[in-house]
Amino acid sequence: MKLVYFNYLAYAEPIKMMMNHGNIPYEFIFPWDYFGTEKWSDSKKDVPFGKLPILVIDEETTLWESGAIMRYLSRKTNTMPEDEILKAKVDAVFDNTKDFVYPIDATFGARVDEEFQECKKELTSILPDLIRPFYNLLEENGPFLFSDKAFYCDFAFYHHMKLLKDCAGELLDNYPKIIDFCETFEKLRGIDDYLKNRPSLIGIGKNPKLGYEGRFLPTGYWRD
Ligand SMILES: N[C@@H](CCC(=O)N[C@@H](CS)C(=O)NCC(=O)O)C(=O)O
Repeated sequence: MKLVYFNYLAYAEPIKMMMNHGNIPYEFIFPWDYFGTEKWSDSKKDVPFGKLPILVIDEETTLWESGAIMRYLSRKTNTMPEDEILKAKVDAVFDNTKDFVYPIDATFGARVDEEFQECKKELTSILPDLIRPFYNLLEENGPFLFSDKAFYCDFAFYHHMKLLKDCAGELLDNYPKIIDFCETFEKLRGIDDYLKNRPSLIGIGKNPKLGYEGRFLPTGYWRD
């Protein structure tokens, strides 16, 4: 399988973590390499519904929408509950995690200079309301959101909390259960290895780049 996504730590991260957790072989590929076009606008029309990530299963089958991809993989990784009501709640909470994408992933992965400062200020002010319902679940059900077992929504929640912890850890000072959640999540099979080997984010707020020592690439939709 091929996972195609831009150079951001965002929608594709929970998918990558889940594939590593489930030991599912995949190749991560940037859209310019996958499509071989000059600009994103030249490829967008060939992508179902015009957004990334996509998961290319084989020559005939491509999945789109991160939630649908996560649910497809969750059936292979035993991270979808069997109970119909619990399943619906896990779906709902996965959808709720998308509220973190712009305030967290875009702020630290894409915004620069004054805009970065404004977005971080805004994040600081909205964070308590964004986090509260997740925190209530951790208090009721912990260590994961719904039980002592991680479901697919936990992968998305972890991704955002890990990014927040790494980029502005002080914002989590009043949320010890999130730190416990992250530590427990990191003990799941494949996660520690994934984290050690994934690209690092540098230049936050100034010139964000993702990569490895000696080869960092500016975050963004396209190569330049
Ligand atoms: N609902 C989609 C949202 C994906 C999304 O917004 N992707 C952005 C990148 S982070 C994108 O493809 N933007 C390119 C465009 O809209 O042309 C999902 O969850 O997969």
